[in-house]
Amino acid sequence: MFDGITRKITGVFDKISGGRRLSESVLQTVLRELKVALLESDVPVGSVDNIIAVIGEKFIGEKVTRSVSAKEEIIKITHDTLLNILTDKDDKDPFGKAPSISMLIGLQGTGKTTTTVKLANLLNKKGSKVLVVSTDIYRPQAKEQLSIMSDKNNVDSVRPIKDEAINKTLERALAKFKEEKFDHLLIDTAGRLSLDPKMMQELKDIYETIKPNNVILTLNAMSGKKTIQDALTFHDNTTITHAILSSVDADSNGGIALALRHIVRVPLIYVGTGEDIEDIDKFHPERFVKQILGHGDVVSLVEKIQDKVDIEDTESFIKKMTSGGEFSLDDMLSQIRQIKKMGSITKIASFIPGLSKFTKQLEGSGDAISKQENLILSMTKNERRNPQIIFISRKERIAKGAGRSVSDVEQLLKAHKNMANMFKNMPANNGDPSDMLKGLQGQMPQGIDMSKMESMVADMQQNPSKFNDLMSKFSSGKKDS
Ligand SMILES: Nc1nc2c(ncn2[C@@H]2O[C@H](COP(=O)(O)OP(=O)(O)OP(=O)(O)O)[C@@H](O)[C@H]2O)c(=O)[nH]1
Ligand SMILES: [Mg+2]
Repeated sequence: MFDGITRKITGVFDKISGGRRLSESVLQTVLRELKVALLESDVPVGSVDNIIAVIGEKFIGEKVTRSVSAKEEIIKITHDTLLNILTDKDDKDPFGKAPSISMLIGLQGTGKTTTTVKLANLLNKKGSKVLVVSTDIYRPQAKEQLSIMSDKNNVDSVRPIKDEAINKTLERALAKFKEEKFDHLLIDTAGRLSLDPKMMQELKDIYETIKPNNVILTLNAMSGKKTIQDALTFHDNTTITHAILSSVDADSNGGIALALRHIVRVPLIYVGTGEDIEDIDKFHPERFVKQILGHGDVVSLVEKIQDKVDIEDTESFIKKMTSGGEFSLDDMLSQIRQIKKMGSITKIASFIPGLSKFTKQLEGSGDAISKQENLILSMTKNERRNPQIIFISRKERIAKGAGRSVSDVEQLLKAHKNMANMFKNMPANNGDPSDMLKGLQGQMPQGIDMSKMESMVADMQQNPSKFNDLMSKFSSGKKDS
């Protein structure tokens, strides 16, 4: 996510050499390129000028005391400047206190309905009791869209009644909310193609009737600079308290995240990362800034993995592998399933800017994984434990059962053998890490920088404990909130 802005900004700093000094002309070039990168990422010009001026002044001011390289210094200054824009100590979690009532507003198709259900599902999972209601009386089936999506995801919703006036729907919603002691009420409102006075009046009326705690504006990251102007108009008419940016999964520029805070002065609280119910992430300013400066949104990735991976399973697997256990086809199957649970491989890769460049190559890996799963599933228990007994007639049967060819079975067995070798050669089993790397060959998607892997392995050769530390950290890592 936020690939556009990440690609543009990281590129600017890549060009600076590692020396302590930055000549005036190089500094001006860097600032100019940073300016272009921000403008191309949909940050409005006023905001960009201000950001560039602050960075330039700070850099020149801190010149005398510089103890790190000029490149590190300017990245740090940019980091602090952007983070300062994005954070405010007075920001409040809209769902920090119960009961709460929130209205979701925004232009047509910005993701209000989808986001309403995604949010309700997220809050439900954290143990809150959430009710949703639609007041969209304009688009046919709009109210049904919300209730169908809610039912599908076990979210409580106010039943739609055809042609009911908005006021009546709100009355029913409030009564249910109070009687059944819900924690949060989310009101999905109607969108419009453009900002017309009638729409604004309707939102004001709902606001006056309900007096919500939060007015959450949903914006689409793909709409470009115009989004900020729309947000300002909404803000002038109904006081927005928070914003949610949907569709950051598409190759959106993401500069809007910065501009929202800088110009509209509302905090961005969540981002929509896809069409599925789970595709919503808390917006963390610190991680966003680290990512766009080229550090990768690793923390988000790790959280996503920890959320999905069965920690106990992983722990016992690691224990088996680090105590010389044989890597069976059953182990391979459960690893495949863990990967599948984490979501598509391309989605995982999209969290890592360096990897997101290779999503095309990675797309094929998802299919390959499902193919491997089907092949293992068409083997007998005995075959999974003892792959050496799989001769040609068994290969034919397995291939047929999975609707694949014999050469697919052979490829799977080869991949399994490579992986088994890799585990056998782990430092924890007194193996040689460079043999371990050989086990990975052919498993890695094309385009992954093998020389980086090699230097990591060389490092582990010097310090075998590093690998074990990494594995045990990963397996014991619990979510911090
Ligand atoms: N890729 C992607 N698609 C999204 C995201 N959020 C919503 N969508 C899709 O965008 C489309 C519009 O979403 P809705 O939730 O219906 O938008 P809305 O604001 O309620 O639309 P109106 O009620 O017509 O104003 C749907 O097809 C959603 O699946 C997101 O974060 N990423
Ligand atoms: Mg809608």
